[in-house]
Amino acid sequence: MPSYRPPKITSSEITPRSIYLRRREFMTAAAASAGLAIAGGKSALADPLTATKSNYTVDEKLTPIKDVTTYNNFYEFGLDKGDPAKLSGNFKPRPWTVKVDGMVNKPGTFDIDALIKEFPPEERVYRMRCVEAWSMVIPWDGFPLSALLDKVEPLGSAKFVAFETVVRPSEMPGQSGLLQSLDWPYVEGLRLDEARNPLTLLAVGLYGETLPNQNGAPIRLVVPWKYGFKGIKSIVRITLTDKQPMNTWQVANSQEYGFYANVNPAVDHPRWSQATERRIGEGGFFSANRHLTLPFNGYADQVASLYAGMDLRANF
Ligand SMILES: Nc1nc2c(c(=O)[nH]1)N[C@H]1C(S)=C(S)[C@@H](COP(=O)(O)O)O[C@H]1N2
Ligand SMILES: [Mo]
Repeated sequence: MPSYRPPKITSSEITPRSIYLRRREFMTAAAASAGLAIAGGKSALADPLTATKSNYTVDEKLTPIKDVTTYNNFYEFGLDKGDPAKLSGNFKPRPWTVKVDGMVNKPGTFDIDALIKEFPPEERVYRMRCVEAWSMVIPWDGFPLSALLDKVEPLGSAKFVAFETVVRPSEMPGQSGLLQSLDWPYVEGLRLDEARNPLTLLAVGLYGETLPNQNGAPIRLVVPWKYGFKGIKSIVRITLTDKQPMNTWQVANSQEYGFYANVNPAVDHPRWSQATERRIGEGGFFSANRHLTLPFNGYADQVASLYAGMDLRANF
């Protein structure tokens, strides 16, 4: 009899979702039966999420999960891209509630797992572009922000949505001591129509797994036509308001970072070009390997109309 070799499982970038979910179940079961401790707080082995496939999916090679979970900006855990994966092990993303208040009819404080039950996650593969000129393609699991906004019923006078990250210096080493960098809490804002755009996602998972700490557990914003810094992580509060909110990077340096932060290859950052990007996981820092950055990160058909008549150089 010919000897049978099971096919090698190659990197997740070419693995369809159904396979990586099964592989995850296998790995979890294998770890359990081998008596291996599944490291507490290490969300790399979190429960699989049951998410349905969505139409909001770009057909591009996925960034390997290893890169998605080890190359992060999350200053609450330090300034280096490797810090969040290394230093977020003590962060406790559950139990967790999100307070939604301000100019709404029905303010409330919502348990994250109750929200996930009410709004079952969809899988959406989004192209992501950081202001630092690198990019990834990430399969997020989440629900539209508009679903939560509908629940609280914004008043007609509400024009903006403000967001806040948790402040927890005992679990977030970047919020105190030597690593302390920005003013906390990290804050963000969107115009209400941007917040209600169907692309705007509250992500609770990625690659079919509960969101890892370093990616913004347990719930973070994903706005794929804007630079990555708009994707505020570990959200504890969402406030409807009639005043344009500041965001953390604008507070830190308003010459370099604005409110809109729409991906725009025609408007350079004061210190570097935004015309091209380096796709993380593909290697190659050199120009031949760079991708062209697209207006609104390739989502112009869905969102350009939001900015009709606006000067996008002045409103950067
Ligand atoms: N609370 C918080 N949210 C944050 C940041 C941060 O430092 N703190 N960094 C932002 C930046 S600059 C980027 S590029 C994205 C990165 O998200 P990812 O690590 O999931 O790819 O998170 C954004 N959200
Ligand atoms: Mo970023």
